[in-house]
Amino acid sequence: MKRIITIQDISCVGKCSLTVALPIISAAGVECGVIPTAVLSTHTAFPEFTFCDLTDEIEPIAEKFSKLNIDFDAIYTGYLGSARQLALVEKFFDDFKKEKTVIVIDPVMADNGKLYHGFTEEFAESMAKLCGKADLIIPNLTEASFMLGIEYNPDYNEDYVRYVLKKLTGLGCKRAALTGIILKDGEIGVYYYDSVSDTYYSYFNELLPVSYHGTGDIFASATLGALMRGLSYEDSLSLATDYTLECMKYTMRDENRRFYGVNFEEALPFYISRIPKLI
Ligand code: PXL
Repeated sequence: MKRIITIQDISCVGKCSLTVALPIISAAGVECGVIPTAVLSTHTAFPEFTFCDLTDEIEPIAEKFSKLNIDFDAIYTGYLGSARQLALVEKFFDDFKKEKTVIVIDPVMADNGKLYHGFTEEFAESMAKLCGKADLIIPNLTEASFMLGIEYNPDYNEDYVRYVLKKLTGLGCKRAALTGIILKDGEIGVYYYDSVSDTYYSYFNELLPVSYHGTGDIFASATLGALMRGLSYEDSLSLATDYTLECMKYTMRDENRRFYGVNFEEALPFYISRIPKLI
């Protein structure tokens, strides 16, 4: 069985980061270790929240892992909150990256042209540097723009998407996938560039007239789970696209839905059905 480690916060309520990554990656049949970087009462889109910083725990945890020879098939980072955390994560990559280890970074920090609460342009620059170490990064177009220091352009076309993807892999990462890409009416999906093979891939599905918080975390976790179970990068991204759509459809149908997260749990059987069987 594959073992991965994911480094991101735990928000007690408001389905995102670790409360999404753990169940989805486990459902894929992959052991999911965690390094919680902070504990929040809810994610930061709520009007008020507590924040307990756990940055000081990262190094001692990593040292114990090293001492006990614990290793990982993948290291997956999501929401990270400070330049110091980025530096510690970079060291973690250097210490734990083996030939088999896949590094996946979801540079969570922005959407719809705006940085999330608490993030700065300097943070985006540091995140861009960290992304240089990844096998795959999964930003949306806003995050990509902040990391590249270019203006967010919501009126993009396919050439522009390809240009941004090449610039992203220019940061040093092998592969980049842009999420939330819309090139045709009624369709949304992912556009991917593999700089190793110099190939592009895109996959689209239905665009719903809603948007929910936490879908980026669901997408990245579902991609990683699939990848660890032997699907190609392309097939993993396509499955993550389909699964995220299913999650949103379940949420839309739920008359008791909350504003703070999608019903990803109800769509897990769909996700699992697309994961290759072990035997
Ligand atoms: O969904 C990304 C995310 C993760 N963790 C925290 C957040 C957010 C987005 O706002 O606030 C704490």
